[in-house]
Amino acid sequence: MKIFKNKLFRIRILILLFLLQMTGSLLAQTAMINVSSRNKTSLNGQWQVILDPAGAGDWKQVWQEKKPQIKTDFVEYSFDGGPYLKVPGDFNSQLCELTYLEGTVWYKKQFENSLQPGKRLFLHFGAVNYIADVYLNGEKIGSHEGGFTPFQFEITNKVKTGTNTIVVKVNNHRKGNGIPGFGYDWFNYGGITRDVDLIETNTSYIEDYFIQMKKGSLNKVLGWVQLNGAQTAQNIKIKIPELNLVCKARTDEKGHAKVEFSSRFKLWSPETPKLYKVIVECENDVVTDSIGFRSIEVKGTKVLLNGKPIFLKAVNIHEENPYKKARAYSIDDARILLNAAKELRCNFVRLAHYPHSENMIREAEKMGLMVWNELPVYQHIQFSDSIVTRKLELMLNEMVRRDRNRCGVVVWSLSNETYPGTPNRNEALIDLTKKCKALDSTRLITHVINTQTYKDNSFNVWDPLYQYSDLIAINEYIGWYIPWQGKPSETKWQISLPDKPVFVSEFGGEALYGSNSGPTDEAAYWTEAYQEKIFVNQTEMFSTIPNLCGVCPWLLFDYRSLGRMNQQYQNGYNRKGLLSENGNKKKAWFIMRDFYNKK
Ligand code: GCB
Repeated sequence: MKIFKNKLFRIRILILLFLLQMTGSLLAQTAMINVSSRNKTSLNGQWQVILDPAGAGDWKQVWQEKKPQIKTDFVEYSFDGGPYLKVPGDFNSQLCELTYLEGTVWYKKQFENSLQPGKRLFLHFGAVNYIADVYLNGEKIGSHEGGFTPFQFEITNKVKTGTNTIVVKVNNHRKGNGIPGFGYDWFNYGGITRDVDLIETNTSYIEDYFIQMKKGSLNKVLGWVQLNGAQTAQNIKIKIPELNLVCKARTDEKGHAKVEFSSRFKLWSPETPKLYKVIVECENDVVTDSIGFRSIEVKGTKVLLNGKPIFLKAVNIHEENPYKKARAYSIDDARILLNAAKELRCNFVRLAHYPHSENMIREAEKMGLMVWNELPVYQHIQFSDSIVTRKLELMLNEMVRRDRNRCGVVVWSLSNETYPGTPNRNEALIDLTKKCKALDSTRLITHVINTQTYKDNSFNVWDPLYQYSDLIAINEYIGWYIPWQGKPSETKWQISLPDKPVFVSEFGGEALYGSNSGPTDEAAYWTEAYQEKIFVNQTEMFSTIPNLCGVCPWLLFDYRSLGRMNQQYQNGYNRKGLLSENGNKKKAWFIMRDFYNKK
């Protein structure tokens, strides 16, 4: 019996090791940063596709692209003769038969290759929602899970001279152990939603760097540079021509170099969003970036930007181009959303509820908008599944790595509306917070909570995660999901940690633009006046919140969400926008703009 048990145990271990090896070798790599400054060839454009709602492509092995060999042969798939989809772009908005697809689309693209000896080649994806299985010339090169962060594969030894074929299986099915999980209040746009590039490097190249102000300092940069593929120590230089600055360092045997330098920087702020041209050089690579310098910290109950208290005049934004009714990804899309935030007089944007494209982050920074960057850890996540905790860590790494040189990013938000009673939630998110701090200790870290109780016009705000957050971030929908229990100006607050700044990360209510008939004191008519009143009450109530450091209405534009099924008023849209999906200003928009004008 004992022998049998041992044998079974050994077989199990062997299977586990095999699986680990399989998945390990097929996982995508975390991407190199600052793709725009690399030697790259874009693979954007038209890709051939096979629509596979039945999920038949796997067993037919469409990536093999078989052709009939003899007269009696036939093959039951082909990319030829089928439609094309634009990359980057979500698939749902491009073909009407894909409007509601949560399933598989196979993408195919060919490229010519003439890689020279001594060079390396990487296939880089800005984002694919949600799972990507990537094949090159009929061989699987790896997979990536997570819809909003970049990944890459090194294909140096896999490409052939001449024509190469990439096939990507894209699947946006919801998964119980996915991040996000099954339920979320936004449109599940699937597809290759961001840029695809081939990046050529030398044998060793600059993979990553961190060039930001030391926490709390106004003139000292403390960072590092990480090389990939360097066999020996190398000299590193960081140059900022405008400041006549050259910082020299030398890498260790792992290709890592610490850098430290001081200067009289013109500090980045919403009023003066100053960015410097920064050149990072090693012996055989150079990348150029636009980097700003600022300090962000919490001191006592205040948020300080460059050492001075600042009120965060924020708005929530989903990554959807309202006019195209599609996933936003381009610089133009970013400008539409961010200009609307500026018009509202914001100095801060909460990019909900997942990492938006790098275009969004970079444009916001250029425009003087501080950014809240969030992981898609949304409501019901299966924290007790150990696969989920591994995915959390991977996503965190991918988000922080991509954006930690953006001074505009001031907050890492690690979760939205999770529940203290969910098994392993507290442990998993506390651990994630520590990991985030280890990756970047210069920014504020927070978790968004909505489990506060509201009774007798009094809020009781408590959650174990607040102890690990720099901000007490609260979502509250008084006036919409929960009726007022007293005068807004007499609201009381009991906050478990009274020494931290408080940020109202969501509040609001729905209105259909132009819906002005029906009793304006009844929610069920979706009138602009009802929504306006919510904003009047909320802005009055804000003065009762101790240590208030900012507010963030939910949200800028009405956006698509299929769970919103009131066909008279919602019609597949969450109507909490201050602007309609056509950009029309609702009455509540003016209340918010006036509130921000006075702040
Ligand atoms: C929330 C969520 C947000 C929803 C919003 C709503 O609390 O964080 O994602 O869309 O409420 O409209 O209900």
